[in-house]
Amino acid sequence: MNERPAPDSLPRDGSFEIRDWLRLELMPHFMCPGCGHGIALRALLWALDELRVRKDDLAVVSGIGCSGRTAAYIDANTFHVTHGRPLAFATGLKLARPDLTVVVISGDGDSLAIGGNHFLHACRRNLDMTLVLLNNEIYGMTGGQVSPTTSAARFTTTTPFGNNEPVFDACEVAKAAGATFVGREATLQTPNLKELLKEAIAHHGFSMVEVISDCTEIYGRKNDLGNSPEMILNQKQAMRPEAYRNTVDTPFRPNPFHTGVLAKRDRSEYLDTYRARTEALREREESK
Ligand SMILES: Cc1ncc(C[n+]2csc(CCOP(=O)(O)OP(=O)(O)O)c2C)c(N)n1
Ligand code: SF4
Ligand SMILES: [Mg+2]
Repeated sequence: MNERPAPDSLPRDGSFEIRDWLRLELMPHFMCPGCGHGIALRALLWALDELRVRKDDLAVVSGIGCSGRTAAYIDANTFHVTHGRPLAFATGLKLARPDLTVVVISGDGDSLAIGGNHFLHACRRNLDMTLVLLNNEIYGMTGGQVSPTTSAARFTTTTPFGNNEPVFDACEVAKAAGATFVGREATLQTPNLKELLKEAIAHHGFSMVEVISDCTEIYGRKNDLGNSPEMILNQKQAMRPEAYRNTVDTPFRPNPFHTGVLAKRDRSEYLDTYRARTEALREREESK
């Protein structure tokens, strides 16, 4: 851990100093200039800082990808695990150490393609942890292959004539699979993203926040989306204030999305149910 004082011991003057949360010895970081994942990382650390989570009580698990790599810079307990498996790893970790705040950072390829099965069951299981899903619509790290969230007609290295597949809506899938907290925010609205992440982390149960991020270097270039500020401003065009349904894919337009808390449900958390069941069984045994 870096030499700076732990955030929970700092005087609270309303300011957030990101350096308190970073492994400065690993700088410079690997991210391309303007990569949305860096903005998302800042929002997450800001949220943890405001929630006054102690570094020793925090475990951040990530998969493989530019998204997953961001976790390495967090000055806390971090685990960079196999591609597609951070939710499975985090599940074991949380069962063994329920006292920890467990946050998973994962990409659209990591959690929705190779890790899709773990994603469904984490939503269904409702173990108390938070998934921060960095959706940049592409496999950034491996050179720009199509992902389940690539917008219609977009160019990637594996869709040289434009993507033919419909988009996988992570929030709708999470809701259908039973996640008890589902939200979405764009990096354009960093303070809103921070607030949403705070609410998700404080939620008792499985929470998922989809972050609309940007791969400026590969996706942006391949699709002529302009420079990084232009890409971020483009997020605005796609934001919908109201819930959307049955939207028609329009070639060369970003996929529309709406933001904020999309689902919040009251359902027994996995470990609470487990404890109640084992306690009831113990009492039954003792009364025999
Ligand atoms: C088992 C396995 N399969 C494939 C890979 C190669 N691989 C590494 S990252 C990645 C995709 C990353 O995409 P995403 O999760 O969207 O993250 P991003 O880089 O876009 O943030 C792939 C296919 C791997 N490391 N391990
Ligand atoms: S390749 Fe894309 S996702 Fe990866 S760091 Fe660069 S801009 Fe970000
Ligand atoms: Mg991606």
